[in-house]
Amino acid sequence: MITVAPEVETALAAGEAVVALESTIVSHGLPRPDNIVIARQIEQAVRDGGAVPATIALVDGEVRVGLDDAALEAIATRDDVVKCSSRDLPIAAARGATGATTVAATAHLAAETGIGLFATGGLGGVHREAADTWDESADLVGLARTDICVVCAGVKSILDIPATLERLESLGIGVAGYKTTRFPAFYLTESGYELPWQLDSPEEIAAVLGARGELGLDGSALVIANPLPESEQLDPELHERVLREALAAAAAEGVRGRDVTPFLLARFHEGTGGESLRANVALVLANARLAGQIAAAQAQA
Ligand code: PSU
Ligand code: MN
Repeated sequence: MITVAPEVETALAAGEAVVALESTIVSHGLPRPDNIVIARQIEQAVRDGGAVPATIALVDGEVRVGLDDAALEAIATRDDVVKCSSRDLPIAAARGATGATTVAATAHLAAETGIGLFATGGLGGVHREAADTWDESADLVGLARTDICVVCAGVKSILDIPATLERLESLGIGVAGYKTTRFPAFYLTESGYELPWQLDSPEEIAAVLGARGELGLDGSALVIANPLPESEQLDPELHERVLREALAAAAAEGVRGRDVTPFLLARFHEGTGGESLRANVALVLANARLAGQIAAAQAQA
């Protein structure tokens, strides 16, 4: 049921570097018409890092690992693209739907295909007010049972970051900062929370991935948190103001379930005059490049 693109299949068979990319960020996380341009830039950033990109999505009922340009454009522009977490995939596939895969769904399909690296923007996690709403992203439990290394800029800053860090710990998901011990906050360079580990090079991360296998601890994910440089982050005051407005709007409009995250991200893109989009693009491209470098280091090890 999974169709792997020829370039991706050839690279995997030869033991060469491949990096998986998610598609929900393209369909639901980034505004049109920039999203298709950015999707292509993300793939190029993986190549610049030294690996083959494999964007994952469901196209007319077919799970595809590695998209050609027509498929990438379909995900970016069609109005019938469903946001698919793992639980949605079999239903959407059997019904012949077109769907974008979240972090949880993308990680699962990547691991099924034999891809060990995955780059995204920010992970899903525990939402603010989760104590009342029980809204915790399926990304967390998904990553707890998937052998994958995810490079991201931490978790989205719309979330309850300390609660998410606690859940990552409980679920046995490894977390290390790239060249830092400060946990990043997506649009912001840092969240104010410390990480137990810092890793400083693609080679060092590749060695950790090797050790996971040797120790039989590769049943869950390793998260590499790669912060935006301070010069590229969203202005923290602007961030705070727009976040407060966006959370209030979501509550007032009764936004629920899988619509919460796209709603909040869209409010950011509208409310910051393009600043959050700029930061979002910068961090995703940096993550894609680093993931490419890690995959390349692993292929050479
Ligand atoms: N990171 C981004 N933009 C996004 C997302 C992450 O920079 O759009 C998406 C991912 O697909 C992630 C999803 O898995 O948001 C989380 O949604 P939820 O909170 O509903 O689980
Ligand atoms: Mn949710």
